[in-house]
Amino acid sequence: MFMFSKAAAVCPYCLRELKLSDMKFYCVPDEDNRHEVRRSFAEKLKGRLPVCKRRLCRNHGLTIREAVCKKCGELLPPQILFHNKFLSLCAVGVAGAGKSSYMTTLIHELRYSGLPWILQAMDVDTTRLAQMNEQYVYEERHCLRGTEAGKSPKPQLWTILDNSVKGEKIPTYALTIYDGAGEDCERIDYTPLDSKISHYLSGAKMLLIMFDPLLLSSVRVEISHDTLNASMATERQTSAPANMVSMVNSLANYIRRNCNIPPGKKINRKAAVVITKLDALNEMLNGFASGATILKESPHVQSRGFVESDSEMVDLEIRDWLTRQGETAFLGAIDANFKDVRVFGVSSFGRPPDLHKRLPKVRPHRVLDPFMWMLAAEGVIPTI
Ligand SMILES: Nc1nc2c(ncn2[C@@H]2O[C@H](COP(=O)(O)OP(=O)(O)OP(=O)(O)O)[C@@H](O)[C@H]2O)c(=O)[nH]1
Ligand SMILES: [Mg+2]
Ligand SMILES: [Zn+2]
Ligand SMILES: [Zn+2]
Repeated sequence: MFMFSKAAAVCPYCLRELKLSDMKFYCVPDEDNRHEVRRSFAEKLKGRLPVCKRRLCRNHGLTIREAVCKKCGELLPPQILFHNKFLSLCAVGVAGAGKSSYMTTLIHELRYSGLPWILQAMDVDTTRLAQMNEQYVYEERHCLRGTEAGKSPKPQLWTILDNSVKGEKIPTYALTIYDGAGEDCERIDYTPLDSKISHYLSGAKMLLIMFDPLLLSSVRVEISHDTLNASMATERQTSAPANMVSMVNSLANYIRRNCNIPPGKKINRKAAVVITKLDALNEMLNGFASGATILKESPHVQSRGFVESDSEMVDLEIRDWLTRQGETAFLGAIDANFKDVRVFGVSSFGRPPDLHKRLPKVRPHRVLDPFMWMLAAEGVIPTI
């Protein structure tokens, strides 16, 4: 039966600490019926989820399947309580930066790249979204549609079973992924945000600040129209380069306000700056040198750990590249606001889509790197 894990559980919606006593439990015998189930004295004592005690209920004697966070009222998968670690990622970036494509290939890689982990969705919505995106990108080979703005996206809730640890008890990690609409990130400073989005932004363990290099004018003059058109979300992204500097500053101000951090103090949160769509930069004469580390296969998965020297090299190469593009203000804004920053470069698809937004065989490049950085910091994998 379930045992209470030591790490404090976190509600994936309000991001407050969550205990069994902070939840209301429901038995759901069929779609139209649900009734509250209170914990018995013995269940409280043993720290267990309650079972249905209603005599005539078809679920009589079965462990409840639904819970609600008393603090925010959101529906939760009850098993969220029983994890050894709680990991959360929040992607931010302008519309069309490549956030959802990245998350889709990240999940795929976590499942199929030979890592000793098993990924399980915690709720139906996560299963549904993952299946839909997987089919769209990997089977139909089509780019995703933009994420709907103005409403808070449901976070994806995953359980990772860590099979690398021998023994009877397999450690489990709860992974929450927030992937909102770029439009909402762009107006973060002057539109009152949905309270849920604001919780995600201010509470996630790691922020993924997605930077679309194709918005830089120095890049646009060197890349063919075809690649450019295929690699931009045409319905949303304008050719005017969005000002990433002001977005970073607004984001930082926003987090400070929400978390009561004084203006002069750096935000104590992991910030992975992720340059997306690296494949499109291959056409650039002024791009990365042919022997650059960033263009090589990622070594982390094979090494079964986070290879610090590789990551530092990639960080340096991209910073150098951004400096050559005249983007020192962006790097300055990130470094001034966040305490723990690392720069990454990824290509979710491996090659640009064609003009009809159809994808070639998807071969992601280095998409796991930022994730492995977080895992290393959390002590899930070693740093080597
Ligand atoms: N060349 C190339 N293009 C990419 C890649 N990833 C995304 N794109 C392009 O960028 C477009 C937008 O990608 P999304 O993942 O939907 O972007 P998003 O950040 O989720 O956008 P919003 O949901 O609107 O905020 C896609 O339609 C592709 O055309 C990549 O790895 N390489
Ligand atoms: Mg999206
Ligand atoms: Zn809650
Ligand atoms: Zn019942």
